[in-house]
Amino acid sequence: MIEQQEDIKQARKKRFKPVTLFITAVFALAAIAGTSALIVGAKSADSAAVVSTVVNTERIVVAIEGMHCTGCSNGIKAMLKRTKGVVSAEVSYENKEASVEFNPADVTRDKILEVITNLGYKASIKG
Ligand SMILES: [Cu+2]
Repeated sequence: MIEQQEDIKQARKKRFKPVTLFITAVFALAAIAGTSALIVGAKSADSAAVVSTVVNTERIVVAIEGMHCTGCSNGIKAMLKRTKGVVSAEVSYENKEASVEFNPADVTRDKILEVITNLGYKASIKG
């Protein structure tokens, strides 16, 4: 009788062992998945930081000679805005200058001056 009960216990232990292994495996996988989710999360945070660095822009003020009316300043403004790397441009006929915000990764100060001189004006960096 006692021996039989021992046998049943043994049998139960054997039967439950694979289940225990299975549960352990599931927990292990969940732990790995959790870790990868953390890694992926950290990676996206890193790329977000990279993106914000890349978008860092510079601003220059360009002195322009040769504008005769607001049509001139509007034309320069339109051409600057069409230039790759220029984020924003304001051109003042009254102040004889342009304020240009640009992404230095895509356009240089010299290129910005060139865009203005190609339209027939004299351009130089004021600040
Ligand atoms: Cu004009």
